[in-house]
Amino acid sequence: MTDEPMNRNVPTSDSTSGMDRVERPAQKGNGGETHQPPDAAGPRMTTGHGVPVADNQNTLRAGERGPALLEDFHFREKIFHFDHERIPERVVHARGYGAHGFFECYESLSDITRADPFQKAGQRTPTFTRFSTVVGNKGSVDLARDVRGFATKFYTQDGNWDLVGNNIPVFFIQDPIKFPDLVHAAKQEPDRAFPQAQTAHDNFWDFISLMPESLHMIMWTMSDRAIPRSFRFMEGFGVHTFRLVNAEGKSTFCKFHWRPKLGMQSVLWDEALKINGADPDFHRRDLWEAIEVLGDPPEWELGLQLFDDDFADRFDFDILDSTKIIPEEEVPLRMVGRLVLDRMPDNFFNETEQVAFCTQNVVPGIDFTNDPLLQGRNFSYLDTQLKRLGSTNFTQLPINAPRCPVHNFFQDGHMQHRGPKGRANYEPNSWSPGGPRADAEHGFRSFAEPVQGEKRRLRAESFADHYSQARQFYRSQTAIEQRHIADALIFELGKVEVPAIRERVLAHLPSIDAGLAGLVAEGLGMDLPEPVEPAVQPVDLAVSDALSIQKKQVPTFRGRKMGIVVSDGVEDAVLDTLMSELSAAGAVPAIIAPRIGGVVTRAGVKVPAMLQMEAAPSALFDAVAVLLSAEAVPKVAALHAARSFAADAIAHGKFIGMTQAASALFAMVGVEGRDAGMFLLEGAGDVPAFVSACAELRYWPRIEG
Ligand code: HDD
Repeated sequence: MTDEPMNRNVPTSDSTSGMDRVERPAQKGNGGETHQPPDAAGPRMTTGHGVPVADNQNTLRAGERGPALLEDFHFREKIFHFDHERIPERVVHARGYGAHGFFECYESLSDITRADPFQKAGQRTPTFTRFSTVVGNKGSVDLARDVRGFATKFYTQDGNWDLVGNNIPVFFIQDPIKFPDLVHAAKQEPDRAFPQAQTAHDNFWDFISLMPESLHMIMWTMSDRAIPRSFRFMEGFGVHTFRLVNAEGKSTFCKFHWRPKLGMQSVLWDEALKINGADPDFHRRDLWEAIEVLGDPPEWELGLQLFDDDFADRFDFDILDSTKIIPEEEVPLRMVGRLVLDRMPDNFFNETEQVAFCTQNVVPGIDFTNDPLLQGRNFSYLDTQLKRLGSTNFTQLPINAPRCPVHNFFQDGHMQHRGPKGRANYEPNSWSPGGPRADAEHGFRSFAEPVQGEKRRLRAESFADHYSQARQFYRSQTAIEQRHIADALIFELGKVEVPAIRERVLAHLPSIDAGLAGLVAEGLGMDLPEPVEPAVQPVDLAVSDALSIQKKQVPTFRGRKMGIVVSDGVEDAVLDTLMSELSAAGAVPAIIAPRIGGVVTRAGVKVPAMLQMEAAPSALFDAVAVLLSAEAVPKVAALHAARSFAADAIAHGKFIGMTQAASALFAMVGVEGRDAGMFLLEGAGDVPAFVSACAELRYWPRIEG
């Protein structure tokens, strides 16, 4: 990796200068010639040891048709390197996508913490963020129903701080000793090696049915939070309670929240299923396009929930319990800065795959609490990086290396290239120079929390209420969101083969909400079993609007995508106005045509297509426009893809702009007339109202009554 960001596919000036630049002559016609594009000049190819390569297309052979020679060191080294290209994928969060950016602090928080990123208004700290799904393997689909990882590495002047969070503020388990069981249960079943990237199977629900502490998290994973529209539209959470510590050693409890500037948005389950087929890289592509193609870097604000021991003592739940939130209504968020993701990695493997997050990476001014899950994670992440990256020196890879001076007496080990210089490699020593020394003043000091107790394996009584916040979450949702939770449970449990497992899950639901239990039982066609007797009776907590996606929706179409189906004869004024209105709204058009070559407008202008009809189901877009001319309708409507496009746009509650002629296409899928989510676009003047309506994102009355 170079320090300078490189323009993709454009050689650096260095690599194209002088001796390095070679013209490749086409090889003689012996059957092994290559057809290099005319501008294929580039830097000279070498072996890993720097030896110039003369032929990269033919192995060394004895005679034209003779056997290969072992002496061909270029061939052997090339294959050897290729054979070792894979490293173990992450045991969880294997599928991910990342971007570089920066965190900008709004105001000094030096009264609360001495952590470097929070010292000065306007101060910028470089970052790298990786988003991920949890359950699926590296090659799985983006729109699995799953938790999303949201991990950010801050390259501070006092070392790296990793905030390794999720898009859900609670977790399944209270004790880290259960993590391997949770993950085993969620991933493919071991005998059959399926299902991939989904929790809709017996093992997962068997485990959950026996683990009531997971039920709050289950409400979140069955909600629309688990099928986000893209990374750009998700919240993020540090989950645990941390400590912020100021220069005087005073500690304040803190929970970290990321808030997307564009608001939250999710897809429907039916859309998720279709997107996974049509574009398994939907979330990756979205982030790539936002940064690389549109130059519209996504942003999040960092909000802190700050509280003291008094609040911790009087709060209804234990602040060390990761299965609980602190409602924003009780401790409001203080917005302290913004995260901007503005640069994609130069190389996915080097950066996104090799980035090694560790919850143990904190900097002076940030400290842990006794949350047992956090304490367990602090062991697991360091250990897993050794397994994945193969050396304790993984901190020297450019993506993991701190951007501040590093001095210590660590030495040797695989791939070391930073061992101490000189004679001193231990401490104390009497050499001069004698190497680095600890700094009691500025160095990391743990908060001096008094600790005592019996050495035992037990769960605190204060962790015992597993249902009240699950109920609070469910009751804080809109009716539509509640219906989606019920539908998700029906879908997932519908895939569970063993009736006793379904029954055991059902038996927990009345303690969350009787209505939910009834809906799920009815959807499954099962009787409600005898409810489980909770260890602690749930209480009714105040509804929290901050828990609902819909109640917090930001009314904007900015950063969203409209699929525009065009045909020959499309009206220029309508298409041009639509394009300019979308651009003014900060939204993105995708022109879809029956053939990728494009169409010719009424005025005779050739419009190239961005997508061909068959590759562009309407599930891929936030809203659609169907601008068919009367002459083109019969031909386009004959395409199955066009009819599915229309039918799904209706079924998914999309805002639809359409020509009068396009009514014939909708009529073919059983839709006569137009509801209030469908806009007639016959002239330029019809366009603005349609584009502003799209800020509502979905026309719910059509699909939810
Ligand atoms: Fe974890 C990866 C988030 C509990 C053990 N975890 C991992 C990643 C995220 C989280 C975002 C991917 C980081 C990346 O992009 O590389 N994990 C969480 C959250 C948790 C949580 C928010 C609960 C609050 N995790 C958790 C526990 C354990 C682990 C309780 C073990 C005791 N997690 C790991 C790991 C991983 C990991 C095995 C696998 C790959 C990696 O670390 O780098 O160490």
